[in-house]
This record gives sequence, structure tokens and C-alpha cells, in this order.
Amino acid sequence: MGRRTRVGTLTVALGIVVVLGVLGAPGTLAAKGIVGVAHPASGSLAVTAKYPFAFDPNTFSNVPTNTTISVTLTNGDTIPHTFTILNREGYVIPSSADPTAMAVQFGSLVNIVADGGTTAYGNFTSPATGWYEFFCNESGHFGNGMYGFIAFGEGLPANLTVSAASTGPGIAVFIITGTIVALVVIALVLGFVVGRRRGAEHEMPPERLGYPEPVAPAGFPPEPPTGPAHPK
Ligand SMILES: [Cu+2]
Repeated sequence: MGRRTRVGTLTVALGIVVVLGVLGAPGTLAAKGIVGVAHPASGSLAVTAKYPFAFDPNTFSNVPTNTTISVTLTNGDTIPHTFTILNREGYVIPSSADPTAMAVQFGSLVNIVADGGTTAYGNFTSPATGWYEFFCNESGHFGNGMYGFIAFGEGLPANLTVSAASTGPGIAVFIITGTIVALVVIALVLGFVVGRRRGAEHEMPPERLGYPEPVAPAGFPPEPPTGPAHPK
């Protein structure tokens, strides 16, 4: 394969990688869509944490107010996850925020931790009518889209559901990650091509570079003792 063909192949491969890097972001977002609205029976709710960084369901509506709610957190993943409701009514956690720090600042209605492959239980006293955001308190999980919304004594606002699916915290992370990957690949490919061109220049025969072939010093390499006389 000639160099031109090889560069052409690399260019095509690079183009595919860049396109995948860009298209991969919205593709991943599909996984962030609302997967179901739970209407829990009086006083209980069940939620599953699953790979990758998701709650199922990720919205709860009409949860009873001012009563004890028993929570079952099933962890279907292999790493620990939490179910943590930020105690701040009617508030969407900004994508740039550190939810762990916010939970320290505002407190949480409930904070349940389940190791991978285990089920954990907890109780909390539900508040008056209003809606709250819940999230996973493990480092980095919120930024990867592990959050949802829960409404007590009412349904979730319609615009909140749309907002959660289309402009949630995970989007920026995916786009930034995809861009970084694409840039690294570009740098590697450019380095490879430039390196090959320099290598080819060094390996090119001297006469094609415009200077004569170097003359070996006399007596080097040594002639074999029984060989014919050297023409020079
Ligand atoms: Cu998690």
C-alpha cells in the first residue's frame, strides 16, 4: 500500500471516528430519556439502580404526602449506588453543581446506599405537596445522568420532564468527552502521518536528496583475505 493510499485510508478512518464522536452524544442521550412514571402504592416506592448510571424508574408522581415512605433500592449494577433526594423543593440541580455538596448544604429527604448486586431499604417522612430532584451520591454519577424527579401529592410538571430528558446534566459531559476523544485521535493520526513522512525522508536514497553517496574510508569494510582484489 503506497503512502498516498495509506494517508487516504487514515483520513477516512479519522472522518468515521469524528462522526461517531459527534453522533455518539445524542445516541447516548436516548438512554437518559424518561423510562417510566411510577405511581407507588401508599407509603412505598421501589427503584432500581442499573448500568450505566441510571435509575429505573427515574420519575415518581403522586407519592403520598406527610407520611412514612418505605424505599426499596435494588442495585442491578456491579458498583455502589445511592438513592438520595435533595431536600430542596421545586429545584433542578444545575449540571455544573456538585450534588454531594448540595446535599450537605440542604440536607436530603432520604439517602440510601446499596452495594453492587444488593438491595437496600430505608424509610423517610414525605414532605407536603411539591417536587424534588433525586440523584446518586457516588462521585461522578450525577454528572453521567444518574438523577430523576419525584413529586409528592401531585404530578411532575410537564416541562420538568421534557427538560430532564433533553437538557439534563449528562449532555455536556458526553459532548465534552466525545470532543476530547476526537481531538486525541486527530493528534495521534497527524503524529503518525508526520512521523512516517520524516521517516521516509531519512530513508530516501542519498542521490535523491541531492548529495553523493558517502565514500567508505579506505580499508573499510575489511576485505576477506581470500577475496579478489578490490577494483579500486
Ligand atoms: Cu450511582
